[in-house]
Amino acid sequence: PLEPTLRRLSKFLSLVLRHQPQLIGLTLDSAGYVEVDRLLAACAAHGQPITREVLQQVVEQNDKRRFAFSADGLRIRASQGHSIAVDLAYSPQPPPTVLYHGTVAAALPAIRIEGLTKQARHHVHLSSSAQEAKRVGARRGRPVVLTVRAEAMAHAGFAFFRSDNGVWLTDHVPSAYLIFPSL
Ligand code: HQG
Repeated sequence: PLEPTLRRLSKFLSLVLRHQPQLIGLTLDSAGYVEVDRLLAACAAHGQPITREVLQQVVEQNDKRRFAFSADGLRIRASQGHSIAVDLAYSPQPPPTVLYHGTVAAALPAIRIEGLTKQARHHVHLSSSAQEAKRVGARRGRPVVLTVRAEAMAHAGFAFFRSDNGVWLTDHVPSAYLIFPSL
């Protein structure tokens, strides 16, 4: 299939595997996985037929590698970004010296006071490059990139996790660990 089709399927799978599996009658296991067979059957039953080959393509060619199969290939899950309760079971990892977070100016007053909070998701999402953070912020308007003093946070006892697709996750970034650009 062409790129726009894969993109549309990726968005549909994000909705089902991160936020609303019940939309097509599915439940995820505690680690966020669903059996591939059940996913394909549920998609077909809800007017969104996907072949196994196309699913494989969505997983492999996705720009952010948002989805991953289990080691045995029988199950699939989203690698990050959930709003429903799942335990992705990533182990804590020492972060690089700095990480980045892309946001917009409208969020800055609140962020200056309470730091970065997870909003509707499970974690605060951080990027390893300023360029990637800029893309994340740009989804909402003119992007503002904040620098996170991640290594200092880790030294202070904050845990960092890295998802299978390279997104850094943490619970909360207090304002003291943020470097704001001079606007
Ligand atoms: C902001 C996409 C007010 C935060 C991306 C952001 C990412 C605050 C928004 C992933 C705040 C939350 C996550 C505070 C943070 N007060 N606003 N205290 N703290 N915010 O979408 O990081 O395409 O939940 O700056 O690429 O934008 O879905 O998080 O603007 O990796 O795979 O509240 O989602 O990946 O928005 O994006 P989000 P995010 P996917």
